[in-house]
Amino acid sequence: MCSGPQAADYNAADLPRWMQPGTITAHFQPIYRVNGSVMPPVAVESLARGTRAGAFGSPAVMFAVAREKGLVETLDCRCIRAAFEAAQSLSPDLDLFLNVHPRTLCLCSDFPAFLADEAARSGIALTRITLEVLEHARVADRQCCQLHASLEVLRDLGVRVAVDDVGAEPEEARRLLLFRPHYLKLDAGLVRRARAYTRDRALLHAICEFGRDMGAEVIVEGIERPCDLALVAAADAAMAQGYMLCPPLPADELMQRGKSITLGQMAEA
Ligand SMILES: [Ca+2]
Repeated sequence: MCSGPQAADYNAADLPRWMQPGTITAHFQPIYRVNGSVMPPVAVESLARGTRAGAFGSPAVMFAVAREKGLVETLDCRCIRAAFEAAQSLSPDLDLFLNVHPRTLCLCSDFPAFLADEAARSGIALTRITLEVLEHARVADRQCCQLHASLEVLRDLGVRVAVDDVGAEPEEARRLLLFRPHYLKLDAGLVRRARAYTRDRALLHAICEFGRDMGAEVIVEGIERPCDLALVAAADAAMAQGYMLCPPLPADELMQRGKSITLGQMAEA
């Protein structure tokens, strides 16, 4: 996981300082549709990054601290606001995937209104938005009603839902059905394991088939080697994302290089 400073190294009193305006920005990593030999970028995932001016450190650590201090929903909303600000220079052809912790959907009944306001302020249509929700993050059963009610409101507004890190805890796959997702985003560890192990390749294929049966497109994360694309093609997954295809970049840099990728370029990589 994270090899840098751990959550315990940070003082909770500093957390509001990390979340001041101007301390968080967003980079964007493209998601490519697997479409024969040409892979056009169809969306970007927003990933929180600290600015030089701010004290926001490693996103993994910041979220760990926020989870520990019960401030995940505040941090989520700050990151989403930063993503909308940074996304204004993205091509309008690209959909925008935003990460949101299930707790935020459980605890903030006004989250749909917040998202709609932020999107309107940035001039980004809600139909371009997909929320990536962690399936395996624990939420109390009594809070699930609010989570699913919020998702229902968001779906009615045209927002799509992706379940994130699918395959990290395969025994919980049945619960995926509750999200009625448009997308399943596979945990990056699954494609790494599938390089070496037949049983993980079988799991990759099974999840892709499960996705097709439930009407959700599968996005394979963690593409780091050319052989990973062969796994994606063999499993007939719809989309792919990973450092080999393109790392997370600021919006303006991404727009300079965010073109389609061809499999020829991959062979040279
Ligand atoms: Ca994600």
